[in-house]
Amino acid sequence: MNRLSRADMMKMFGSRGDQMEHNVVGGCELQNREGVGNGMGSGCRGSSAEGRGERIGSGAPIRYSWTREDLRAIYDLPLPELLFRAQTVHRQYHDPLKVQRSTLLSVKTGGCPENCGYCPQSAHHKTGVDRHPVLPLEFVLEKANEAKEAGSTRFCMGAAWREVKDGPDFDKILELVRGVHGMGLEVCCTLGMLSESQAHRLKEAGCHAYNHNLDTSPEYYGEVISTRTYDDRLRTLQRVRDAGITVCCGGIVGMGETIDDRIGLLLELAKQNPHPESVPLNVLVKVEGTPLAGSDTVDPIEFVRLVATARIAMPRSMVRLSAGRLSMSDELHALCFFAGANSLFAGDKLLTTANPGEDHDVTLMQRLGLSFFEASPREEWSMAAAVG
Ligand code: SAM
Ligand code: DTB
Ligand code: SF4
Repeated sequence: MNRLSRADMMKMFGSRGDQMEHNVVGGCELQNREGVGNGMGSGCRGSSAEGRGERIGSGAPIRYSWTREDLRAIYDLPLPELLFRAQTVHRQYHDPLKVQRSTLLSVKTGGCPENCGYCPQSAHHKTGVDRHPVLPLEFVLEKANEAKEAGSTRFCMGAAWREVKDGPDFDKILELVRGVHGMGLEVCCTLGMLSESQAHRLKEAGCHAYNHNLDTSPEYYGEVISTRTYDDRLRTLQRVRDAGITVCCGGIVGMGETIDDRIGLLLELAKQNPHPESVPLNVLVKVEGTPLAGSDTVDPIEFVRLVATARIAMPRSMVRLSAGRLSMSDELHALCFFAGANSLFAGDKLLTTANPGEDHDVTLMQRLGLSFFEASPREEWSMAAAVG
């Protein structure tokens, strides 16, 4: 791989090698000029005494004009340089010692008419996933309560639909959203394509976030799914945004795509204004019976590079370690957190596949000296702002 040398970087980003055109990775400098930081990127609210009470959220300006070349140059930096820059940006916008947890529940499973090559729930693939219709309210509320008790601040309900259809099923979903919202959890839904009015009705019911992934680059998309287009995805994302629901949008690696496709995905995300509030990064869970089950395994270092590049390109977003954590070592998790990941899916199940589970994650946090958010990050920030 043709990585840039430090000399190349200095040519591209300026003589000090740490100032890009839009000062995206020159945060320490900016903090010093503003008299906030100490030159070590500590303008965040960490757990140290001097860190406590400082405001998170000031730092390098947010940029939407990224080019493929910019992102590739960042991605290809020598790893220590890339990690340093990602951590610097991370500290300007987030508490580097805290990780947010979301819990997933598949509220309608299997039999999906879409042919997504990775998905165990597609009716086009024979995977042995047990199908069920929309789950009853009491059951979902019980699961949401368990998730809350276990420390999750967000509850994400997924349905194996191509699109939402108005009628009894959507009415049931609205009831679920109202119920979970009423429990004080942030509600996220992922239900497939939405119309404008459905997005508004979800918002009214208390839906805080909508997950709708672009999955990969526009160029590679057709290799993975042929029953819908990239533009279909973008249209739903716009409707979500217009309805005032926050956007959770990311993708999957390990589907046979090139590094340039991964950069292409990040570019599509980072061009959005505003950036998606959450960026889930999934490593393909290879499910027997899906067309992509035989894909090559992702190089862990390449995954760390992706996380770091996402952090630098979208400084404010929550970058979420999503599917595929069972195949990641603790050391890889640690590197991902250092690279700017600050959220994960908790519990022993994703939608239909397995996940590391609470005990593992709690032990991991202890070993790394990290802790979980107890309220949603947005609530903790506003509490800190009120105190500070
Ligand atoms: N049907 C809705 C949709 O496609 O938006 C919601 C559910 S769908 C399962 C949510 C996301 O899960 C997909 O967009 C995809 O990124 C991710 N996903 C599904 N199967 C996966 C797998 N085997 N490995 C990794 N991610 C997967
Ligand atoms: C996302 O990006 N990943 C989550 C969530 N959003 C909905 C789903 C992962 C699903 C993995 C396969 C499964 O468990 O069915
Ligand atoms: Fe259906 Fe979503 Fe799975 Fe695609 S990813 S097959 S749309 S459930």
